[in-house]
Amino acid sequence: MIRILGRLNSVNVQKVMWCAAELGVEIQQEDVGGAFGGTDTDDYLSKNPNGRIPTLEDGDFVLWESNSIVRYLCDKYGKDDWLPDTPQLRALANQWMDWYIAQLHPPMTTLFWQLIRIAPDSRDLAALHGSINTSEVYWTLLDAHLKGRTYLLGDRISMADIPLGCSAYRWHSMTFERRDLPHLAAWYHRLTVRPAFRENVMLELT
Ligand SMILES: N[C@@H](CCC(=O)N[C@@H](CS)C(=O)NCC(=O)O)C(=O)O
Repeated sequence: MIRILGRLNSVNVQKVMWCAAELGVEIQQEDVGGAFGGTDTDDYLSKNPNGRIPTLEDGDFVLWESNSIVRYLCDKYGKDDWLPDTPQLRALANQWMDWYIAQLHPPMTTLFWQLIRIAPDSRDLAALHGSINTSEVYWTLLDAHLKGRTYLLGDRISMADIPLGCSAYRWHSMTFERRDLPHLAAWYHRLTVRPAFRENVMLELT
């Protein structure tokens, strides 16, 4: 049995849940973190010393860092092209996954907190507008990459689409003025027709 420890409104947990659903891997999910607490216990910290979510348990094997968990699931349980089968395509998938974590995730986290988690009268407008502008620079870069492509790596969906797909749901679902990015929107809409994406990512933003 595979267990995933982490609350479902976390974008990092959603990556893992969506990935597992696409691969047909049965997961036992437990609410940990945020209002549920449980990340500061000795038991939890012995599995994940960061005290963050998600944490995966596959039998005796324990793993943290959501992108690493996605790579592990695709490697162990993936079929088709979820884990691309050439070194070059695998490297490109890793490139987009790392780029998301390093470049896009920080401003998207600020944007999400400012619009969803912080009460309107306590918002930091400079941080809010800065995070929109920075995020938009990166979404524009991705829009250019997606021109003429169905998915991040070409015709077939892969693990590269998972972290960015989860973040794209937030980008398109929050209410603010954003530039029209047609290739990004077309890719995002292709994801929204996937049952596994709808069930695990397209959740109420809280
Ligand atoms: N780089 C880590 C980040 C983990 C992380 O910061 N998770 C957040 C939720 S998205 C968290 O643990 N927040 C504290 C909590 O939920 O208690 C990953 O991708 O797994």
